[in-house]
Amino acid sequence: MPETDVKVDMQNQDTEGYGADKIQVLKGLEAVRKRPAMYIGDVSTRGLHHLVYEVVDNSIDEAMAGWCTEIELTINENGSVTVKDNGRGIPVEEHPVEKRSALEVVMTMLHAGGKFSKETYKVSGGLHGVGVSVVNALSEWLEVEVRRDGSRYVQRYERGIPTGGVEEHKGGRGTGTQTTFMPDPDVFKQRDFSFETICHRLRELAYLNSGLKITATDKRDGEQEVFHFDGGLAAFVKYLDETRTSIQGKPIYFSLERDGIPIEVALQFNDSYMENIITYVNNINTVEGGTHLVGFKSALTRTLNSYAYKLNIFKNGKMSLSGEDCREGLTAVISIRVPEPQFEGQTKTKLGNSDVKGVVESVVNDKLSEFLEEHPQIARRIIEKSVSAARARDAARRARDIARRKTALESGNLPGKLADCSDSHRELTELFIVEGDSAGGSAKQGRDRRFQAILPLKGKILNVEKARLDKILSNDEIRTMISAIGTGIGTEEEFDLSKLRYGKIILMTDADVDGAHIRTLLLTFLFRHMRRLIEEGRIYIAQAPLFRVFKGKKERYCFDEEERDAAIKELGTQGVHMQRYKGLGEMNPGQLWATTMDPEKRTVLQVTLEDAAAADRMFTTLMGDAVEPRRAFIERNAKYVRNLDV
Ligand code: 0RA
Repeated sequence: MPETDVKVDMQNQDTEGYGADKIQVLKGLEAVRKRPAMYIGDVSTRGLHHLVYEVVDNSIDEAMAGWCTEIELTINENGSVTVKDNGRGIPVEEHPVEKRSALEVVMTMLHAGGKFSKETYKVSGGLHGVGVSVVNALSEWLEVEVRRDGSRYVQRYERGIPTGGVEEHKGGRGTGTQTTFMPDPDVFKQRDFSFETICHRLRELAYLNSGLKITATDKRDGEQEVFHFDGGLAAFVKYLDETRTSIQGKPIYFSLERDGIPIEVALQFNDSYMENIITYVNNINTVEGGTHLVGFKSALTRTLNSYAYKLNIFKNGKMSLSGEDCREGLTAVISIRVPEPQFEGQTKTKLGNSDVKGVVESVVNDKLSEFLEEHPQIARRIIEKSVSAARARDAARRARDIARRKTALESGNLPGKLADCSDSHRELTELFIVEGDSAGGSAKQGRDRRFQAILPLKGKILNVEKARLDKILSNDEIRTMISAIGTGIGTEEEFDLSKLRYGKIILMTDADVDGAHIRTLLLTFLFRHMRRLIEEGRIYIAQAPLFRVFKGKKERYCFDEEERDAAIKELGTQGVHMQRYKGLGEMNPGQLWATTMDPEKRTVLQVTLEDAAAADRMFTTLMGDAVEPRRAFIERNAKYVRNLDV
């Protein structure tokens, strides 16, 4: 609990309406408003959306307790957000200690929510679970309406402070809670809610809470989505694998409680080479994994090996399947509930509870063996897939050894095409991966060679989405890139972040369709084989101008049509010329430096990975085999694909 949190002083009751507890409330609100980032992570759009998640989480808790079946979220025309549920409604009677409505206590006191709801499966780390009072404190205004006991109870707040008491309006059907809030412009510079971002989370929550119906409406443009899945995580896995070909009829699915830990797992194998495991603890995406993931992986490896052994697949008895072999082409979702989760890691999304490993391991061992025994045909297909993965991995190892001898994937032996920089302080350096030799040439001449390195790539790189590791490593462009970056590729053992040779890696491709495709290929490669670099915020996309508008000695570089039109206006339409850049290669070294590479003047987009599940779907959809989903995806996300920020 943060130091600034204020506890209620039981000895110091408020009797006259302005006693110690009200002062405590004001102190609490002040603490939140002073350091909002401590409570919601940051005040960027990410923090802004956390406000929504916090309010929704309270309704989800009510659903998990079995009292709520429907949640409706609305982005209102004025930009505020309403979350409505059909749960029991927040209690409104007088709070025995505070001598105020329990509703007001929940809405205004830090961490007061937990006193009412059952505390099990509440979240103790990460950003969720900070309490709706934090949202209230960071809202210009907030209105809550509770329906229960045949009445409607309403209260309004401004920046967390009640503007009046709880008003009772007689008459009202059913029960539930409805909260509407307007984020405070003094706290959030950017207050535009993204319907798409919110829908990602709501869809995820609907999969994680089978049977719960979540409706999302954007009143700004009339869009609406309904998320309601009966198949739970099995439906989630099908959704994730929509564009892949499963090698089994339907996902393996089980849901049970052991040692007080409810465990739900769905998994299936597809004919790709990708591993895609997504894990949750108390509805929170544990991006950094943790003990539940370790338990799952270890059970999978053990179960497949012992089944293969029984089938007498390893005829000479020497071979065995590695963990990676067993996970090739696996898509799995694991969701567990832990009463007192310990979240660790950089982003507090790694489960630390050590007892969880054994529990998950034993459940997955039991259930997976049971499934294999009962479905021998599917079992054989899974085992054969893992065995072929093991063989390919062996081939890849050999290919890598050869590659190492040829050009070396290690930093000691750098590719000849790389124009390296002279500074050795990594954090200050940048590697530009540039499309095409001519742009590469301009970049080499235009750069500041002290801290900027240039790696030109010829044409299109291999689509790694459709190739196995041995083939990927036999591709020259990819090998060159791996050596220049220095970390190696793959997971834990092979990838070494400490060997990264540059602080930033900047992708610089043409602003046309081909350039966009090459950028997507590069991002796919980085996402699949060097994901840590994205997670660490090391990958950037250069923004090159599309137009140069000039008149005599005056010139303006413009990054879109709007800027172009403004520049034409500014310079006066008489005698104004315009050049449209079709590729980076058309810029001379000086122009490329001034517009795209000079850290003082350029804009670069950082590639982020907010939602691994969404990114995974995007890459399979964009780069995988299925044509129809890709066409539909590109149509739906035309804007997105151009500005691909993962
Ligand atoms: C504690 C007790 C009760 C309801 C809730 C919490 C509750 C909180 C929220 C927040 C959003 N939606 C909610 N729905 C319910 C009810 C206790 C009782 O009626 O006995």
